[in-house]
Amino acid sequence: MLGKRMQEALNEQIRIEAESSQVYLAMASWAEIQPGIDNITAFFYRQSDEEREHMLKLIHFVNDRGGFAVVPALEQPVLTFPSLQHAFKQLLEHEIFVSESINKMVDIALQEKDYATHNFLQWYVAEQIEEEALARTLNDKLEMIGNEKSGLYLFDKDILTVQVVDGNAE
Ligand code: OFO
Repeated sequence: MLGKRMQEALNEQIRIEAESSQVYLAMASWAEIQPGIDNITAFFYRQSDEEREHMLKLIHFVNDRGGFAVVPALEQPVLTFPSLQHAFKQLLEHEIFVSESINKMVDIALQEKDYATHNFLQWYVAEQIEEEALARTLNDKLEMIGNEKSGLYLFDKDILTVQVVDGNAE
């Protein structure tokens, strides 16, 4: 059975994952109307879908443990970006924010001696290491490319094949 404090923290994380899905969905929609970046667009749609899966995983966990998962109200995300660099910078900052939030939940699980939730959260800890590493790699590449069109062409060509291995994006 979930304690009250743990349940509140998990419900807050459900909101954050839902919000992440919306943030990346807005990036996808914006990218879709920019010329020539079809794979970058697909990448943002994929990220949005993944965040929704993260939310669902939490919803099932809360309900399976005798709690009640609350489907949250959401703020409208940022809809447009001055450049691709700005969008990817926001993606990295958002992932760092999510990692901090996961870490806070891990702290609460330990304080509450809720070892089942602590164990469950380890998947999110590992996932955040991968996602932050991927976001950093993509930001580094974009910084090198700047506004150079041929670089951007290759970036778009490669983005769906970028792998994350042992916490380092390759
Ligand atoms: Fe939910 O995985 Fe990152 O944010």
